[in-house]
Amino acid sequence: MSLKIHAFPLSPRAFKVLCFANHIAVPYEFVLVDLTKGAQRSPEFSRLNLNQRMPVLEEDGWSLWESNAIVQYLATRKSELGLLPKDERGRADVSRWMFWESAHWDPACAILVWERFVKGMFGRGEPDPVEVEKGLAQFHRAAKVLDAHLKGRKFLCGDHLSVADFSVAAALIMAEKAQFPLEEYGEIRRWYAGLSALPAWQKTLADSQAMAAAA
Ligand SMILES: N[C@@H](CCC(=O)N[C@@H](CS)C(=O)NCC(=O)O)C(=O)O
Repeated sequence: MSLKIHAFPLSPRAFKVLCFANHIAVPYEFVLVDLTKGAQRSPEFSRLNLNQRMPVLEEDGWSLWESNAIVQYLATRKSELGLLPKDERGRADVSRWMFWESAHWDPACAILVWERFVKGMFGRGEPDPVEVEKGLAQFHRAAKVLDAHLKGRKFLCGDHLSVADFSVAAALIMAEKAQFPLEEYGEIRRWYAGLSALPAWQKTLADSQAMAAAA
């Protein structure tokens, strides 16, 4: 079985998938989707994902998009690692946080990433103060929930690392570049410090930075 991950390395959504694949040590081929050159709109890529967005997993003529669906699928390939609980409530808890990530956390972080980092990288002008305010309000609303939930828990879903931790923490690779206001969220910083110390986290970050520098 051959597995390909189509991604643009600087994106947190791509990082989520690449880091998780590295963590579980599933072999894959990396295929660059160069967003700076509009590669996501090519006919070949559009056949894999009509949304024209990366990341996409491709396996033997089948493609899967949406980063959370991809990491959940990857987790089933190494079920012995226990990163996707088998019991119904445990699995529902993981899903809950991954839906929360898609609905609330990722969109809030994405506004700040776009305004404070990506716009500059793509020559799309200065941050729009109205959008930044909107992003900050959404960020604080979600971060308060995350921080309070993490109190007394080692990981998002209790004492064990799960795929939900990778899903939610991935956005934080942009914390410095997008100036996420994390000062008042000590639990998030404590939890993220643990995740970012994982060898797969370090390796994926280093690889992504090297690829971006070479592009
Ligand atoms: N919810 C999707 C979001 C994917 C997404 O928005 N990817 C962006 C980059 S981070 C993209 O490929 N954008 C290309 C475009 O909009 O043209 C996921 O988590 O996979």
